[in-house]
Amino acid sequence: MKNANIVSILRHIAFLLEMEDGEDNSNIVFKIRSYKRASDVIANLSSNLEKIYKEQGLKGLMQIPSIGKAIALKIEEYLTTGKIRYLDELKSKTDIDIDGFYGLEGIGPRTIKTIYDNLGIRDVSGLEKAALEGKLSNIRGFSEKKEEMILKKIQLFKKGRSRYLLGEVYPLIKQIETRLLKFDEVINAVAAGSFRRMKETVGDIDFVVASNNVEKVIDYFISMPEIDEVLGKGSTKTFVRLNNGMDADLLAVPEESFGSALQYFTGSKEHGVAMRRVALAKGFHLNEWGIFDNSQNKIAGSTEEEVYQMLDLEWIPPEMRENLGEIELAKKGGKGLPKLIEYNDLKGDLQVHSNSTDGTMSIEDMALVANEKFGLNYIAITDHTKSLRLTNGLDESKLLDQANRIAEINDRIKQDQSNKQRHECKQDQTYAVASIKRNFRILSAAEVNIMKDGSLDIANNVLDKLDVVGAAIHSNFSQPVEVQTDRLIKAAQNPSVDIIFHPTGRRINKREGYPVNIEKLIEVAKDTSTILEIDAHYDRLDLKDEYVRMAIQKGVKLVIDSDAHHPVHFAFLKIGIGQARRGWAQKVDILNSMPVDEFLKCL
Ligand code: DGT
Ligand code: CA
Ligand code: CA
Ligand code: ZN
Repeated sequence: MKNANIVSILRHIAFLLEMEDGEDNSNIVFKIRSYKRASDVIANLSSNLEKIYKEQGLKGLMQIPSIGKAIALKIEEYLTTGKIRYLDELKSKTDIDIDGFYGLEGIGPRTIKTIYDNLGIRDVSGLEKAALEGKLSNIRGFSEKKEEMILKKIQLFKKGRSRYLLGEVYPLIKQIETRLLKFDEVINAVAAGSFRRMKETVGDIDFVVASNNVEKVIDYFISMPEIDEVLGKGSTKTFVRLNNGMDADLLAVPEESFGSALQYFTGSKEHGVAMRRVALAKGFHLNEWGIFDNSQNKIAGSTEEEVYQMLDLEWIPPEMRENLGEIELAKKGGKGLPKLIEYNDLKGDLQVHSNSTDGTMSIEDMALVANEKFGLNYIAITDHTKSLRLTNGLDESKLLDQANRIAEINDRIKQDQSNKQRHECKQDQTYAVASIKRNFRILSAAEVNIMKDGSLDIANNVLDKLDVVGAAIHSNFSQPVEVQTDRLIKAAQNPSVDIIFHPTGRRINKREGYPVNIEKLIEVAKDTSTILEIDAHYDRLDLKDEYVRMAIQKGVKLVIDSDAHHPVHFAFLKIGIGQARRGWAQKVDILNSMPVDEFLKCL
């Protein structure tokens, strides 16, 4: 039995419950949330639920985080009978093709229900047709804009369905890679393809392994708990489906061909094609088994460095391998490649949320995790501001109070070191503060909301009392490009604003973001010394790679922020650095690679 089936069943239940939930019933809201949370946890689980159940029974299921008794019982029912009566019951109450709508991000169950109630539409293609024919806008409460939005979402859904967000699959893939590396028969193993290039979405994953016993490696691989189904198996290659539904290729080669195989399977295809052309021009032949000379002698292939060197090229970082001019730069005697920012180069994080608004943890706890687990030296607490009512945004006086509180915490961080032991048993905020290193600093800040007309919802004299100010658009997405760009420009020109957060507002595979004239924004950012953000949250990655490149070519400075609403979100920074590297960013381009004092001087 596959985890993926159970994930999908739990999500269906949540979806159906949401559809039913006409009035605001907090009991159902709670129930929906638990189903969603459980399905997310299972989707990222490294072990097979059926195996857990066989070995440890119901108790084993309940030990998995976010799985309580009610859900564990449903999983048990599914594992033993192959179905869940509760789901069938919910399904029997509706005529709507739930399976088809499932996963269509941005069009909620309630909207679908309303459309069904009014027009009798029960599937996605019916919905698309009705939207194209302009029928949706006749429904009460549905504008033409909403209709257009629905159509766009359907089209995005159809396009993006088969690609996974890098940050979503990153932990799972690293886990498989690590396990492969630990296997005795494995000499080397790397997760290659678009994953290694840190592309924002990944189609499938390509593992390259060096081994003297290829058969054993393949057998080991297909026995892993993350593997759901073996789709194909040859003598050097195998092709499987993972628990999360994603496909994975594994190629096992002898050590002497590892470098060339890795080079080949890292791609991109365009980079690979261009590399082969370079080889041919030198009278060589390059393929996944190595570089061969005229008489078919193998002259390179055991390492990637060797492959590039034999072609008189510098080794090119995977994130740059898109055939966008990198090979030209890498040629010996040429201009040389940029020295990309490294994965451990960030010293601070300038967009962090606390439980003062929609974050989940206190300022102290966020600071402790940032410092202890992620090695950062500073964070800016950028809670939302008052016009974002959904998040309980802070008004002027609350913002100033919070800034004072941050100053106090900073003082305590400096003093409290000697008290660490004393607080050890108290897992509270005194302990948190006492455990933070003395040189750590929390910056007072805000994520100020940019209003429809480009003004800010907090007065400048208040903003000027904060260490850092980021501004962002959170509403009125569907205005023409000139209006939207002007809003951003006005914010950038505001002397109190240091950073524009997630400049284009996109959510990958979910929404395209508001229209922005990015060239113009970059120009204004340059003129006003406004910093642009790479929001590292894996579904934003905003700025995206090509805009990163555009910005740094114009000399605009950037920061890479996690946008953490929970301490584990600091892990997103790595994905953001990957995006920056795809945009050819160097350390000097990324201001939060600087120590805090130097950073503050740049503002
Ligand atoms: P994806 O999976 O769609 O996110 O993108 P990739 O880049 O991982 O592409 P994939 O999985 O189809 O193939 C992995 C790598 O193998 C690709 O980056 C380059 C290499 N490759 C695949 N097909 C070809 C081909 O037809 N010609 C060349 N030169 N290389 C190829
Ligand atoms: Ca791939
Ligand atoms: Ca592949
Ligand atoms: Zn937030």
